[in-house]
Amino acid sequence: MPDAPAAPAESRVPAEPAGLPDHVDAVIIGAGFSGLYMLHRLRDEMGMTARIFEAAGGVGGTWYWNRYPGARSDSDSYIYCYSFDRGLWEEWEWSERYPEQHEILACLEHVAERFGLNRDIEFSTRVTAATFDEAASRWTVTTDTGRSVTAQFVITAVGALSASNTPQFPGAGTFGGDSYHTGLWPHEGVDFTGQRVAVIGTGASAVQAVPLIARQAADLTVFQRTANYIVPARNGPVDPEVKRARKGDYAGIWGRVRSSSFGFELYFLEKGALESSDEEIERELMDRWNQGGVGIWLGSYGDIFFSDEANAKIRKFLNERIREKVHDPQTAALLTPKGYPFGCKRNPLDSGYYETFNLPHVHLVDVKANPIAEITPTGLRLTDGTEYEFDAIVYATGFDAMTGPLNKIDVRGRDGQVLRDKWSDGPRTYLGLMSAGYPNLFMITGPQSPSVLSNMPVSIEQHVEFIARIIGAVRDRGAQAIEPESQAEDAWVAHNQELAQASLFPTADTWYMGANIPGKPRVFMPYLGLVGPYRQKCDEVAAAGFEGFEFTGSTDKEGALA
Ligand code: N01
Repeated sequence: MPDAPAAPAESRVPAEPAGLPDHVDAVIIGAGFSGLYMLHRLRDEMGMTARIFEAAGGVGGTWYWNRYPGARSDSDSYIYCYSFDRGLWEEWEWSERYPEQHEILACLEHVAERFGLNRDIEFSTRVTAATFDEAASRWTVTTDTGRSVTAQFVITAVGALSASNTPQFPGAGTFGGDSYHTGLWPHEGVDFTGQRVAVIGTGASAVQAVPLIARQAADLTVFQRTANYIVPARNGPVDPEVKRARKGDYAGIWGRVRSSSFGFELYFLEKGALESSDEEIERELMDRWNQGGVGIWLGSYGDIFFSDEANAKIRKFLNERIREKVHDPQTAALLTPKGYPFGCKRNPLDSGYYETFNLPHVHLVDVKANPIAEITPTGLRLTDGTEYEFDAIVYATGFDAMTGPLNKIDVRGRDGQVLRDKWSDGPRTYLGLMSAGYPNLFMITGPQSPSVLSNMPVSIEQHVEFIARIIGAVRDRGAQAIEPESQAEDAWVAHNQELAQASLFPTADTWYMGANIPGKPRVFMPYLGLVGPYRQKCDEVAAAGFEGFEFTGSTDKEGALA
């Protein structure tokens, strides 16, 4: 690896002109959960100059854009939030078990206000490129507004699910009605009253939106390619006693979620499904089914992720529940997932999704056997020629997940290497945090970190704090840059693949695997090593002098460049 230049970085930074700064210590891309906390950490606790570029007109990230009917988190409110400020956590009141989009957005707006973050955010400004200048050991970040800023550090806080995916159906532009994507929902809302509406897709967004759209629409047709296993949310107000007890247990709650498997207060049972009797399994699963939430998925039997025989026991239980809820046996059969294991595709939570298909004006159409052939001026046509007419089409078709938001930016590291080219066979990172050849470029909840397999705020806070620690180490050592050693990266990529291959996850066609995007490499992207052990691994890496990372441009005891 080439040495960094001799002069310390700060001596190369020209004085800032009046107005917006052109040179900062750190550029942060994105003003959602990750970007806001990163800015606070670097600016307010480390005294660095930092700037966020945000494509949206306000803070919030996911929760700025995803305003479709029913949008809320599938994590319980009391842990779907920041923990870094105890007072903030204790003061904030959530109205229900799961936080609704507008409440999460309000909370993030409050945080931005409380810490004075907005003054260092440039809104409506999309980062288009980030280019590393090896001689200066600085990044130049360019935006779609023509702004260009240099920074020693760049932190991508772009979210794992922010690059929306709208399938390129022939004729899409010809539709004469209104089209919407759940992830880009109009801020003023949409009134479907009296309309004939199509929803394409049956993932977590559709599962939340469909019951509410059905309340307004005169006629609703849901086009399903893959049925999902769906469990009840059981949303509602939280018992005031429970709330009070939680507020008094700040250290306990956050200690538990940080060391847990998935960032929830959930734990696998000691006995696996294979070692349990059918009666025991029925009792355990029914208990979690009645409690609602992700407990059947992330808090029942650990062996369901490794043994199809164990997994089949959960599938049997869930399939019975579908038949109980859905009256028409044909519709129930179509809603029953087939051909992949439970839990290996993101498990949505429902509030009346299955029951919606008992309504006479709601229809379910299988587009696996008979795919959508084209969008027409009046609706859509399936491959067998069946035509449908609609006033509105809702694309609940998800995202180019994890690598998509990063690959949309033209990131060029050492020797001008483009990150998306380096990742053409799948992401390559060390700890899901950095990629070799891209010094001082960090990813928050990037691929190959627990990220989307966890309760996101928990993983976000861990990454922000770890990145701050790494940046602190760069500064403490008088270094200019840090990047992963390529052997450490190779080992981390191999470790990720080993964990994935030992599980059932790769057997399902999912966005975890990139399977929803035509042409995307099939690689399991989130890290399966779980939240607690991952945190411990990061701590061990730090304790071992940031093992696997290389500091460059630092001075040794004699003052010579290392
Ligand atoms: O997207 P998805 P989403 N023809 O990718 C279908 C998070 N999230 O926005 O399964 C026909 O899950 C596609 O079919 P298939 C959460 O992590 C969280 O719903 O690929 N259909 C699928 O049914 C979630 O997992 C929350 O075969 C096509 C659907 O579109 C993630 O975001 C709420 C198609 C897309 O489902 C994404 O969820 C919402 C085509 N050509 C989202 N292309 C909460 O926490 C795609 N589909 C509550």
